[in-house]
Amino acid sequence: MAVNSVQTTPIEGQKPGTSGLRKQTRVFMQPAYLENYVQSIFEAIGGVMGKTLTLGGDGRYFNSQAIQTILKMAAANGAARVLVGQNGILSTPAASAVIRARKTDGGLILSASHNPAGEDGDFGLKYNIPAGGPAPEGITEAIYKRSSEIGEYRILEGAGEVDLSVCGETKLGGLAVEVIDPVAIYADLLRSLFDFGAIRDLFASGFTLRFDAMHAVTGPYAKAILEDELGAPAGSVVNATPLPDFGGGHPDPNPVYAKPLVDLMMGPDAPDFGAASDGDGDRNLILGRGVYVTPSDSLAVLTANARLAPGYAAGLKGVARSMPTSRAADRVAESLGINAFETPTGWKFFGTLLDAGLVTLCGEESAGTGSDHLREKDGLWAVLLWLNILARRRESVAAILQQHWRDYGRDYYTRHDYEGVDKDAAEALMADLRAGLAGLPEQSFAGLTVSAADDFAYTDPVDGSTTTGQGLRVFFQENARAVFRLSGTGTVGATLRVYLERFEDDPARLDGDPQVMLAEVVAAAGEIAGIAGRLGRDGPDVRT
Ligand code: VG1
Ligand code: CO
Repeated sequence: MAVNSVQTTPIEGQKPGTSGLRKQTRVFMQPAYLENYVQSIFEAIGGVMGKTLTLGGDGRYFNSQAIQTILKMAAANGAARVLVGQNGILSTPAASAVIRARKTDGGLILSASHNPAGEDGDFGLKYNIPAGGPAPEGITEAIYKRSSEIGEYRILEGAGEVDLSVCGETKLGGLAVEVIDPVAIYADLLRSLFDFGAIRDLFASGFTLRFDAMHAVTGPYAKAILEDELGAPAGSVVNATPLPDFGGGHPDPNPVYAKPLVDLMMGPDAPDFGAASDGDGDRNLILGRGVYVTPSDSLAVLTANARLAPGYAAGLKGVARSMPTSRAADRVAESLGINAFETPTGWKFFGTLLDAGLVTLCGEESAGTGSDHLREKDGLWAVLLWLNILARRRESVAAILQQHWRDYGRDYYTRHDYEGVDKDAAEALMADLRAGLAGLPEQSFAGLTVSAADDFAYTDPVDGSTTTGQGLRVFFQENARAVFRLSGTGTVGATLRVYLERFEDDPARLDGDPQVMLAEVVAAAGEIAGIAGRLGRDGPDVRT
């Protein structure tokens, strides 16, 4: 075995987006693509000499191969130890848990989350800092800068593949490779937060659940915790075997891609509770019998009820939500007298608030919810907090939601995604919209009058860093809002996301259909941005 310094040249476009670098798998498999990027990460964090790293991914195609390459590069760059999930697999929240519990010098997470997997799908890689969370923008920019200057990478030559199928320790040159149980540390953490006894009693009383792991990484975690430990009936967790192509599916837990689950929950044979997770296990979809809980409402309900779980019994310090997430959680924060923050999209913006103890819960409208137990969003955590609340309140999901709306009012909410649209057309739409924002106030569209409009910028209250261009917000006098932004996780073309909401506190109007209740906001947003004409689309591909 010898350390080889391989000459290389910069590869264009290694710029991390909302959550790490995501590209088509075939792009990642090109010679030197992965190697350049990994070397850039190592150098941007001051090298890995003598350091310990966490490593694992969502198990998608190219995961195993990439893990072997990264191990050889870690060894060649002088790392002391790498903790790697058995068979190279760690869900994103489990990776964050391992980084924190074992105090490693950060970690590398291989995931493109909900993006389809496979040789024709997508792949991704991100670096998480020692606190356990996604690297903040200062670091991702440094990685990108390194990738544009790189001249060589280091890799161990003549080494065979490390066997990752058995837990335990092996050596790769001077590097200790410690293969760890992907579930254990994570399950320990969840056990410390929730009343597992109460949840076990709930299942023992006949409560039924369907958890759809969508053939992605969460299956083994969900089976171990929900079925084996908490006593959910065998078979409650479906599509539980992680597959390299996610079974050809699109593990984005929303009503479109998790349709079989939604159909079950809306039908006559619905169990009491339904949930799903995404490719890398950090998102959650929550349903009750006959009812879909929007992620924005879920964050608000969890904020209002978190004290029912032992880990949060002392109360919450505050709640943070991404800007496009509805204001439902803000109303709860106000009534509890706790902090409320609005951050740009992406979990990396919650890290400083969590580290500083300013907030306990965080959430995004895209079905990400989490707390200060980690620095990532956490799908199963959200499911268990819901189950803990249900176990204590012994009411249906629908009843809890309806009571919540009676107490706080309802933020009708929907997101319309226009996927795979022409990049230039989408960027031109955003540029024109941005240029016209100042002229929008006082104008009326589809019966609504604009009260204010801006391009969302954020100054981090903890470290003072600033971020601009995080989405265009249009507020209406009628207590409604439309937000426009382009996705930062896609790999082909562009995805326009239009976030639409309207607040309603008339007790007689709390049970409407969101698509009906939001029809005017949808129409106004369409008119303001000229979506149909500019994108050549009649309607969105996804309505959440
Ligand atoms: C999307 C979501 C965002 C989420 C991000 C990463 O980003 O909108 O809320 O944080 O994915 O989640 P974008 O830029 O495509 O809108 V995950 O589960 O894909 O790591
Ligand atoms: Co994810």
